[in-house]
Amino acid sequence: MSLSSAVKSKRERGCFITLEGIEGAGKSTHIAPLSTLLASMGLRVVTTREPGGSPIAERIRALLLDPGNTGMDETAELLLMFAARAEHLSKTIRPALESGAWVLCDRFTDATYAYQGGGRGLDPRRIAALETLVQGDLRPDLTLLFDLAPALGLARARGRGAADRFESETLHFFEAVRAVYLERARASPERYYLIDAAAPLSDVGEQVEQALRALIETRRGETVDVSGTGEEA
Ligand code: Z5A
Repeated sequence: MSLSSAVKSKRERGCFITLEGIEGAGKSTHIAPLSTLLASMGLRVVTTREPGGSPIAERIRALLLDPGNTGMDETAELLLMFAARAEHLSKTIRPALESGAWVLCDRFTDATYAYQGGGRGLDPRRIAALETLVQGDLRPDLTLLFDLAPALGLARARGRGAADRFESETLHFFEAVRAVYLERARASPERYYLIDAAAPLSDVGEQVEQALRALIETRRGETVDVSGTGEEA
C-alpha cells in the first residue's frame, strides 16, 4: 500500500471517542451535545455505551447491573464485561467505524481497568490479555476523562434514585477506580483529555468542545498528503 493510500484509509475510518469517569461525572449529560456538535460539522455519529450497545450486550448489562446479583464472582464479572464488549464491537462499533462514522462510547475498556482492576483488585495483566483477545489492536482515538472527587460524583448519581450494583459500592472503591483512571491518563497523555468534571455544567461543556476541536485539528494534520506524490489522499 502506498503511503498516500495508507493516509487515505486512516482518514476514511471513523474516529473512536470514549467517555470515562466515575459515577455522576457527567458522561451521559455531555454525550448528546457532543454528538450534536459533531453532526453540525457534517460528521456521521453513532452514540453507544458499555456495558451494552447491542442487543445481546444489553442483556449482559442487565445481569451486571442488577443489585440482585450482589456477590457475583469477580472473574465472572470481568468475563461478562468482555463478553458484552465482543458483541458490541462486532455488531456496533466496528461496522460503524468501517463505514466512516464517528463513534461516541459512554465507557469502554478503561472502565474495566478502573473498576475490575482498581476497584475489585484484579490483576491488570489479565485484563490486558482479554483486551488483546477481544479487541486486537483497536483502541480509542481519544478518551475524555471526566474527573472529580468520588464523594461529589456519588452525591450526584445517588440523587437520581435506586442504586445499581456498582453504585452501591463504598467511597473507598471509587477512590481506587479514580486512581487507576488518573494513572492511565498520566501514562498515555496523547490519548486522554482530562476534564475537570467538578466545574459548572457550562464550563465542562466548553472543555469537551475544546478537546474535540483539538482532535479534529490533529486529524486534519494527519490527512495532509505527506507522500510527496501530490496524489490526493
Ligand atoms: N463498568 C465496569 O465495572 N466495567 C466496565 O468495563 C464497564 C462498566 C464498561 C455502568 O453503569 C456501570 O458499569 C458503571 C461501571 C461499570 N458503574 N456504575 N454505576 P451506568 O452506565 O449506569 O453508570 P455510569 O456510566 O456511571 O453513569 P452515571 O452514574 O449516570 O454517570 P455519568 O453519566 O457520568 O453522570 P450523568 O448522568 O451525566 O450525571 C449525573 C447527575 O449529575 C445528573 O443529574 C446531572 O445532571 C448531574 N451533573 C452532571 N454534570 C454536572 C455538573 N458539572 N454540575 C452539576 N451537576 C452535574
